[in-house]
Amino acid sequence: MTKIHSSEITPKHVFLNRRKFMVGAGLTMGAVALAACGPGMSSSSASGASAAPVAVKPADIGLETLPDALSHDQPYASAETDELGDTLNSYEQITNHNNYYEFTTDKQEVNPLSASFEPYPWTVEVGGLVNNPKTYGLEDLISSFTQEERIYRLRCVEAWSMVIPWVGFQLGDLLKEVDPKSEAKYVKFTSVLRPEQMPGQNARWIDWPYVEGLRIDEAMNPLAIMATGLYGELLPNPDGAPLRLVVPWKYGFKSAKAIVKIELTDEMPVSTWMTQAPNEYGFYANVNPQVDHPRWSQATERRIGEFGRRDTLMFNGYADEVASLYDGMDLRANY
Ligand SMILES: Nc1nc2c(c(=O)[nH]1)N[C@H]1C(S)=C(S)[C@@H](COP(=O)(O)O)O[C@H]1N2
Ligand SMILES: [Mo]
Repeated sequence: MTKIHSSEITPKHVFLNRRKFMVGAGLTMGAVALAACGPGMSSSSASGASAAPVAVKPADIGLETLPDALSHDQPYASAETDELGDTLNSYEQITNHNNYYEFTTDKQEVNPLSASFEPYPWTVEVGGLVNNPKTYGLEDLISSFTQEERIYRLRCVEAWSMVIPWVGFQLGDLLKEVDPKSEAKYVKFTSVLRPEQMPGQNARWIDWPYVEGLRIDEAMNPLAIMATGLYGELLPNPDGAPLRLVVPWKYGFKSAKAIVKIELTDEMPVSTWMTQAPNEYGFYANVNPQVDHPRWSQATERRIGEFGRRDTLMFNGYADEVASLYDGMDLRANY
């Protein structure tokens, strides 16, 4: 018997109404918490209330239970630091300092502007040069592939960084299942186009939807994941709910949010930022302290929450895992 997927059978308005109800409930609680913050209470607790995660029940995404890695109802991480001893950024920092131009270019405004975005139900079309093209519901991806925590540094090309406890699955596991044809050399990722829910998409200075790409061997590297959550919960809207790419050795813009399509191709995809500023952003975009951006140095970075700057690490500190992907390549020419 074939399994029926909730993303196929649940009428959209049911999901939307349920979600609206939850968002409404969340807002009320937030308002109560804020009202309780009289004079003398710290502003950080007030803004913490606005960052409170919206509790999503497994049923809302069509599952009876969520895998352990995603089932926490309070922000949860298995460690306080990454493997280098760097402290994790807080849930509040990670969800209130965002680049997500579909909403706005103002990092602090992504959170409020994305609050009414509807990430469920969600499907991703995986096709192109593959033997088994398939459209996956989010619930398929969460239940079929191993969901695990990955604590990664995220280094934005703008020279700020964070340490984020993602939850997700290996992109390579998904690619193996669709079975790329031998001609497939690249993977193209397309983010959602939904101007009615994403006010920044009404500004036409970017040719929406957002597009990114990887070489197939980069996509198969075990560090490359599709994130479905962070801090032990389903992915919050400002970070690209319900599904985003995370490629920790590359500048943050490669890690495209709200992915709806993954295509295997024989030609190098032209990414949004390659079109937007070809002399500034190349296809590879590997974190490299020796190759400056035309308008600023990439030698150092500011960790969100820290004063002063710290040195930027080659491949963002993941050289042991990924440097061999680029053996013999001129990383200055292939920026
Ligand atoms: N679709 C989409 N994906 C995107 C972006 C975007 O504007 N749209 N911004 C990128 C940039 S520049 C960075 S630094 C990271 C930021 O991820 P975060 O907000 O979860 O920290 O998302 C990347 N993915
Ligand atoms: Mo970025």
